[in-house]
Amino acid sequence: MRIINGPNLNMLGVRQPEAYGYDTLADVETLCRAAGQGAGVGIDFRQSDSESEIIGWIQQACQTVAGIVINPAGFTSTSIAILDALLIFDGPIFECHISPLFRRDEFRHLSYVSKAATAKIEGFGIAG
Ligand code: DHK
Repeated sequence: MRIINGPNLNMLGVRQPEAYGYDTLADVETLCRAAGQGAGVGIDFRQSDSESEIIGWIQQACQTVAGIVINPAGFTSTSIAILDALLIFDGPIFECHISPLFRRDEFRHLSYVSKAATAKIEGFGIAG
């Protein structure tokens, strides 16, 4: 399973704790690895602030991984290019957001990624 974290998620723990909590990206990785181990699924955990790098990771996933978990973060509402890359991938795609976007700013409500997602979870903090 390739787990892709988008821009600014490396700043979890210090970044707007009222929205994202005090846990760090390392804590998220620990949870993902434990869940993967429990399910017998290999975990490939990544973060990037670069749209281009994220697109490359999605394209590469087409030949190499069974599924993608993605928190597109700030690219959620802007990146048709990430959506297009996800549309190439034919395995399951899980869109995740730490915060409940539906309760936040109007501009966060639109998700291009949702058009390619198999399932979506938001608002459960890093447990999601
Ligand atoms: C993370 C971000 O960085 C924001 O740009 C999104 C998302 C919300 C989250 O809740 O994980 O709007």
